[in-house]
Amino acid sequence: MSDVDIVPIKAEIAAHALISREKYDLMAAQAVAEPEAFWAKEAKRIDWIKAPTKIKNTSFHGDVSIKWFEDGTLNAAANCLDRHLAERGDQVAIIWEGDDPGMSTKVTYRELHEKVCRLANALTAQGVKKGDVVTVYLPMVVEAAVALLACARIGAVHSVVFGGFSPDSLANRIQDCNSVALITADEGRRGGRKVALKTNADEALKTCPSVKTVIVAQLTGGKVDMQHGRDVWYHEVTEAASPKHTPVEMNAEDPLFILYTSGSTGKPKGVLHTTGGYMVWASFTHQYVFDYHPGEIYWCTADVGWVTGHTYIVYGPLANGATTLMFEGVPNYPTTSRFWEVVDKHKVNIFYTAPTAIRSLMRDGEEPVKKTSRKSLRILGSVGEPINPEAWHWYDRVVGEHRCPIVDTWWQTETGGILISPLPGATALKPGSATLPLPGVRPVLVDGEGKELHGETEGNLCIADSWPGQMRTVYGDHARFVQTYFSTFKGLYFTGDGARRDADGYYWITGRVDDVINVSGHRMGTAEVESALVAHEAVAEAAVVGFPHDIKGQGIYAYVTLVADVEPTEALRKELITWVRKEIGPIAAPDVIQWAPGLPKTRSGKIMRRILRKIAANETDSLGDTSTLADPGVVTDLVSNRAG
Ligand code: 6R9
Repeated sequence: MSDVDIVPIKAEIAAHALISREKYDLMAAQAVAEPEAFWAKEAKRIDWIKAPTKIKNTSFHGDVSIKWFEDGTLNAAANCLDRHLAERGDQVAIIWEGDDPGMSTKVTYRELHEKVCRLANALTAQGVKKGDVVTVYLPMVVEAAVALLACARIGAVHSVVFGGFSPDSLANRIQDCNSVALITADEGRRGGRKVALKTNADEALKTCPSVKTVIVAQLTGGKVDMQHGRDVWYHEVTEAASPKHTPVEMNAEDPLFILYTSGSTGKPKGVLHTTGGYMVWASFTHQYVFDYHPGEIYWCTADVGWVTGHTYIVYGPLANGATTLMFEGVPNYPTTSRFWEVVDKHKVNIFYTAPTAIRSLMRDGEEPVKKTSRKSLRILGSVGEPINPEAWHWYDRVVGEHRCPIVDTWWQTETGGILISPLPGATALKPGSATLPLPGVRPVLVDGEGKELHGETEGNLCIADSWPGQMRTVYGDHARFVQTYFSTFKGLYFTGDGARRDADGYYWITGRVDDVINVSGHRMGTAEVESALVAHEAVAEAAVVGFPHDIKGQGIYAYVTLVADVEPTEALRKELITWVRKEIGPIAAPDVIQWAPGLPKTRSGKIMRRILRKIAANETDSLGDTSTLADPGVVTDLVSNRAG
């Protein structure tokens, strides 16, 4: 990767772009020098019921307290709906494209408003109140966006659980936040197959007494069990409800949603976002990073079960009055031209996807892309993991035909929205680099001791000061919030990522420096996979690491020590993979299982993952110092019996 590989700003884009390099420089300087004035002005992009007078009140020290716009009041759903009705009530808000290419629908702002009001009233009728948590376990259907906005409208806190998670994972995420209601569907559709959501939900709810109401959307008509007194049909309760609803006035710092994400230790954390700062950040970043102009068709291919779906399918685009496309399917069904056929069908202007999707489509060559027009495309985006330069160039040349800038957007569930990214009219691109921080974002690189590194350097990526979209706490466990993000390097938010900064001040994210694996852009904690494995009766001990994977970015490599007298067989290997799929979900299934009679441990019993990562990556000639191991012989065995 050489720094001379620079792709200049495209003149046609710059001519109409919202932000030029000069404007970016001015904004970035002001946001740091006078954050109060800068964010007071940007806050005006949101309709407040009571405008905030206190703008920023944040500290990364001690108990860590983050408040933005704290005396303002608003409603997030009203910002996504009501305020657009006068000007664009008949404009399409959501284009829904089904898994089956024959199925699509369009929902205008007025229709979406009505759907949300009906569900808001139905939730209220079911006894759901402001401050209650509602879990959403839905596929990529319009009802998912409606569910989020209906919760926001009544002041309930939504917690979306990705439809690919197992009953156990769903149950854990319900129990942690004691949600009172669940919104789900009979079945989901993906890649021509059906996903048994209600059956999974029933299984999960056996251990979730807090859930009093289950609202079930009928999507496939598949047979499901409805439990009397608990389960109601979505279509019945919304048809019975009034289409009018007054949004509940929320404080800027009232919770908007919880989203569970994997960390390096323990169970997934409930990342908590609040209302005012998140909405400002979602709107600000969506408008500027995608250079969104009114009337454009915008498509983010993420699932609403991840943060990207929250901020860049629902809240950001709808706050900005955009037309947002929701896609139920997968990139390779029915064929690998699907993405580009959808682009042509709906004349998509802005397309935002993940490197893993690009890499998997690259395998099928250029033909499935080239047979489509794609001439509506103007801007391409990437998110979820570092994009390797080969994939970047393919995306640029084959998909964008060198016309479309690629915004490589770096951010996290915790950050609420994009923090480091090019702006189409302002930033010359370097393939593989997320380039520069957005205005108001202050990245710093520090060494292992927390000493700030200046100039061209590489280190741990931290952020020095708060931005409005930042998470506020770990739901129900503020101590864990402080411990996870603010204790490694005092006074700084630690991202868990490593990064390099080049001579132009551009950031190159190098990947996680903690025990988190990024599989196809999805975060997986090694500890979670390990605890699923050891829960199997045949497993005594397990250690899980990531390894380089051509398509997924990283794959999951598990070292498994069996209990005495259990024979390592091919059947058992398959059984363990199936077991993890069932315990957590398909995304957690190990790609490789290596039988390990012993694991490399220090004398104090700590597993030396550094060595396990090297073996998994087949870099066995650079294992480094093994002299602190309790039994160095273990390593010799693991190297000679390397799997895969
Ligand atoms: C939005 C999202 C966050 C982790 C993050 C980093 C990786 C995301 C990236 C990227 C390099 C990018 N990541 N975007 N790495 N370049 N453009 O993905 O949130 O699921 O919480 O994952 O993903 O490692 O720390 P989340």
